[in-house]
Amino acid sequence: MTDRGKAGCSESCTPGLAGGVGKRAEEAPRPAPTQHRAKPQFATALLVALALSGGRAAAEDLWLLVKTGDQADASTDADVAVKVVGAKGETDWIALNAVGDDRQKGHLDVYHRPLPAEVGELRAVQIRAREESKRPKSPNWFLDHVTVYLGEMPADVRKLLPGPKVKDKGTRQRLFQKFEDAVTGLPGAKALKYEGWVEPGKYSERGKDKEWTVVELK
Ligand SMILES: [Ca+2]
Ligand SMILES: [Ca+2]
Repeated sequence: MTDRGKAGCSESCTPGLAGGVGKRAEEAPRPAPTQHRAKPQFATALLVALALSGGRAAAEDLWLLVKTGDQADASTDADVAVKVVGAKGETDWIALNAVGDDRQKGHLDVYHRPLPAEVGELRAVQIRAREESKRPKSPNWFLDHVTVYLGEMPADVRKLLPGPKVKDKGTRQRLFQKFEDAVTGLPGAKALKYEGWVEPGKYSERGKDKEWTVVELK
C-alpha cells in the first residue's frame, strides 16, 4: 500500500517500523532521575492531561493484528480503515496504514492506535476497503483474520515486538507471530476469523464515501 493518505498514521507512527507499529505520541521519554528540574514540568503536564480528560478514565488503546492470506493475489494496495464496535458505542473509521507495505501476501500487520472513544466490551470490528487509485495493482484482498485487544498491553507481551532495528521482513514476521500468539492468550483478546476475499470499492473522486466495501467480523 502506498503511504498516501496517512490519516491514521501521522506523527503517532514511528518511522522505520515497517509492518506497522504505531507509537503513541504521549509515550515521550520520562525525565531521567537526575533531571530534578524537569519534574515540575512533568507534574504540570500530568495535571493538564487530567484536566483535559475531565477526570474520566483515559480512552483505551487499540491493538489490531491483521493477517493477510497466503493465496495467490491475496495482497492488496487498497486503502483500509477499521471501526471498533463495543457494547457502549463505536469509533469513527480509523485508517490503517503502516510505514512501508502493509497487507502483503501471508503477512501479519500490527497496528497500535489510541482509541478515540470508550466503546465498552468489544462486540465486532468493521473493516472497509477502497481502491487507492484509478488503476489499482492488486485490489482484491484475502483477509484471513483479525486479532483485537483493547487496553494497555502488558509489558512482557509488548516487549516481544521487534524494534525498528530489525529490518529483515522474515524475522519481523516471525516476531510478529510470537507477539500474536502471546496476545491471543490475554484475557479479553479476540481472534476474529474472516477467511474470505474483500473486493474493495471502486476508486472514485466523487461520492467517495459511497464507494467503500465494508465487512464485519465478530
Ligand atoms: Ca490482490
Ligand atoms: Ca503503508
